[in-house]
Amino acid sequence: MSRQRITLVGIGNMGAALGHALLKAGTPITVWNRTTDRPQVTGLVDAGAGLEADVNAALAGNDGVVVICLLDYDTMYKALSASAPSLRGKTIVNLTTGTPQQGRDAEAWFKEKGASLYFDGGIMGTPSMVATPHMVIMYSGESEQTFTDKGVPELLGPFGRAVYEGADPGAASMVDLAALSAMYGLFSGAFVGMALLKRQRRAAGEEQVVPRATPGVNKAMIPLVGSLVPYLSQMAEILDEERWEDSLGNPLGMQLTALRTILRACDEEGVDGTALAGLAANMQKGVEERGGDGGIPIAGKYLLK
Ligand SMILES: NC(=O)c1ccc[n+]([C@@H]2O[C@H](COP(=O)([O-])OP(=O)(O)OC[C@H]3O[C@@H](n4cnc5c(N)ncnc54)[C@H](OP(=O)(O)O)[C@@H]3O)[C@@H](O)[C@H]2O)c1
Ligand SMILES: *[C@@H]1O[C@H](CO)[C@@H](O)[C@H](O)[C@H]1NC(C)=O
Ligand SMILES: CC(=O)N[C@H]1CO[C@H](CO)[C@@H](O)[C@@H]1O
Repeated sequence: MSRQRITLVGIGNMGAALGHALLKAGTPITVWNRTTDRPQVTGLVDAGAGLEADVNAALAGNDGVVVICLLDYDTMYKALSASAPSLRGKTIVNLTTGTPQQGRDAEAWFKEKGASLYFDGGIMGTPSMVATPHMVIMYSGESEQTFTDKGVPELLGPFGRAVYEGADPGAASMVDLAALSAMYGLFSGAFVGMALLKRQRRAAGEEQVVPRATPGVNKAMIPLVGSLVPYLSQMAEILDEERWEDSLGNPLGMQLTALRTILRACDEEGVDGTALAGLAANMQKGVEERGGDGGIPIAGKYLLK
């Protein structure tokens, strides 16, 4: 099973890392390149990958499994829409980051071209994490039974731990994007905080600011945020169970006052705090609906349109 040849389409930073992981595990691979002189491509060929210039030949040159990791599809769609006998009977594993709906559409497209199975995946990490114990790849589509019976977890195990998320081809993408959304939310609040730190003054009454955020980030931001991350799980449970009265010891009204103080400080110090304004508005809705004694998770319920 592990000797089965896999076709890998898309040799960017991520595709190259995936390719090396397979070769190291003893899995023969065929790669297709739009650009040949990329060091990622030559590096893989030097490590033993077969190279195909024609996308149809590349898609045909495997024992049934095609792994796709591209940023953009124009070239591939054009090459494939002419004729796609090379896709007949194949198992497609698409690891490109996209929306859940794009994943569902891609499934329909590949099935129409004759592919027999379509799995959509989400890579939960960076290229340097591939093939390390930290790497998790979410998969979705078809059924868990088919996923296991086809040997996908073992075949693609060299990438990292394979987790099956659900039968909807969009399921893996949904989990991936949700995690990334939390990450970007953290960054957006952190940048507001860093801007405030850049407004610190050397002394009261002095206009001169200390334009360095790093010390405050290390001293205050990281310890606070680090200790709060595990609470996300409890907040999710409160959202799921609609236990709006549960404040986790920090009532909504108090937190809204704190957030308004941050926004006021932003105004006073010349910092753009709009990244936090949407959250304040939803917390306000929660206070209007149920008073200030409950918990902050109610702010999350107003996001469901
Ligand atoms: N990097 C990460 O940390 C990370 C983490 C999780 C998921 N991902 C996902 O992995 C996927 C690939 O990311 P990457 O970091 O490997 O990007 P990348 O290094 O920029 O590589 C992109 C690949 O797509 C190819 N490509 C782009 N447009 C194309 C087109 N029109 N026709 C054919 N090939 C085309 C490029 O080929 P050329 O060499 O010919 O330009 C290259 O092989 C993305 O969906 C990304 O979201 C990345
Ligand atoms: C692969 O999945 C992404 C995201 O779901 C989608 O945008 C893309 O069209 C799919 N690729 C192909 C070749 O269908
Ligand atoms: C599509 C494309 O650019 N294919 C190239 C892949 O690499 C081989 C070998 O260098 C070239 O001959 C192809 O033209």
